[in-house]
Amino acid sequence: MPHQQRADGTFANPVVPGFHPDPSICRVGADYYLACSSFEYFPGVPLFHSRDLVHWRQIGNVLDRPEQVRLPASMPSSGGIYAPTLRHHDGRFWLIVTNCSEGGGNLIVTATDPAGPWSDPVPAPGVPGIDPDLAWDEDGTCWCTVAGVSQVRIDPSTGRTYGTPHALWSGGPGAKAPEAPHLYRIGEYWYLLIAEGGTERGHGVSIARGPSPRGPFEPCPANPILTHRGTDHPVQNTGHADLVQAPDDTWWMVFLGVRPGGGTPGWHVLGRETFLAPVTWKDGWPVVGEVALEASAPGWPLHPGPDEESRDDFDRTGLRPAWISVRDRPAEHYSTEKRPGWLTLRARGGSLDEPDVVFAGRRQQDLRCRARTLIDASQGRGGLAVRLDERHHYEIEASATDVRVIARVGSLNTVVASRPLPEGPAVLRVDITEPPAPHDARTGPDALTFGIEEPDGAFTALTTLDGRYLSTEVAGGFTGRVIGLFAAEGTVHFDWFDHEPLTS
Ligand code: 6LW
Repeated sequence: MPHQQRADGTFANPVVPGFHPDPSICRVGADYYLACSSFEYFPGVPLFHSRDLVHWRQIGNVLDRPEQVRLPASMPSSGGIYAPTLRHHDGRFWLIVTNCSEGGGNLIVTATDPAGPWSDPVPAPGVPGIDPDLAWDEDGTCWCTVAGVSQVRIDPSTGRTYGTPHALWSGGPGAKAPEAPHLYRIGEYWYLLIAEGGTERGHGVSIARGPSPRGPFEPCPANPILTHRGTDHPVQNTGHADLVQAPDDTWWMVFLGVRPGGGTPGWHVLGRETFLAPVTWKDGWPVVGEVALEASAPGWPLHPGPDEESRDDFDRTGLRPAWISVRDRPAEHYSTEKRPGWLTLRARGGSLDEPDVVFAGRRQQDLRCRARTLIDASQGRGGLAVRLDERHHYEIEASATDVRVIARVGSLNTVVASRPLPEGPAVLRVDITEPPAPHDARTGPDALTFGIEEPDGAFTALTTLDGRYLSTEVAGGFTGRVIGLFAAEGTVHFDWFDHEPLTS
């Protein structure tokens, strides 16, 4: 039994907090690896390593070279890189993923070390849909199964497909969006795991089994084997799962879920996160155990997050893997060398309203947290932003003379507060906390207070904004909040960035 499992079967969740959806997992010896979707962000497909399934460390991003992935500026937020499958076969890691932007399509990359480098992508134009899975049968034939659910034979080293796609089991009658298929040989059966019901509150996981990877598949009588639809469980939208067997033969499921906050209908702000649940087997069918939140796992160290570093002094070349930018990150606009020990961002025309904004951020991972940065905006304009997408963001922005807070919500774009910049270095700060009372059906999920720390360390709040407008329920799409640094004009330097969880 892995050490993190308590006697009552609970442990800290989410295991990969923040916008880390569509998890796919594989194990090699004592090591687990996990990959997630990344949509419009670059680098793409964050890759994590763990020894205990609970503590994950980001070791890289699969698509971290511009030649591997093109995310055009015309692409809307929540386009781009969807739903990878990560597998280890024949001494190599294989990852198949869909680039949903124009000119994209399915692509396959391989690596011997999952920390990278990953190969250049091999296009797989014959794969008939999104959410592709790769599974090899006993004679080495590889099957690619996609949302819908259908399947085609593929040579993953060339991307070439053979024959016409063959329809498989598509989930329960009437359920929408059969997707996220994964195919496994377990014991005497082939199992086809899928998500159904859509990636919102109706999401769920179902399974079928059959004698061969091509079926025919018989559904599990207990389907859906995981769903929180219609419950008041604090974790909602549970679905899009993958299975893994531990070295001690226990089984585990990773899946996405959200943590809505506030009154009704509930707003989730961190995007879809990765959760873990134990799996047992009964009559040849998997039974998913309790989905426990960290609050129900006292005694366990709180997860340190995918990147243990809560502070970045920008004193190494390049940015650590947790940092993401919108669509690309050209060296002439992002530099840790121009002014050593600082991150220098050079604007290229756009503010946060534009798809080509110069922005480097980290996924918000704690529901309550503080983020700060020391900025030098004497040669430009930029600051600290909380971004959901280009139409939904709040930011505190400094120029050579003043500091202001801007709120963009849909087509509304307002300067909410401003004041002169204090003398000396300016520390911009956002505190994300409990919403103010009263707490009733209309209360939002959280409150964002933007302000500056004066040179003597005192905090001056400029404004507090309702967090619901930076939620997926308001903005739509598949992503979550990203907190980061941006340049809207000229050149802006950042000495450090830090973030910490807040307990209230
Ligand atoms: C993904 C689909 C899904 O392709 O959402 O939750 C889509 N599941 O499987 C985007 O992540």
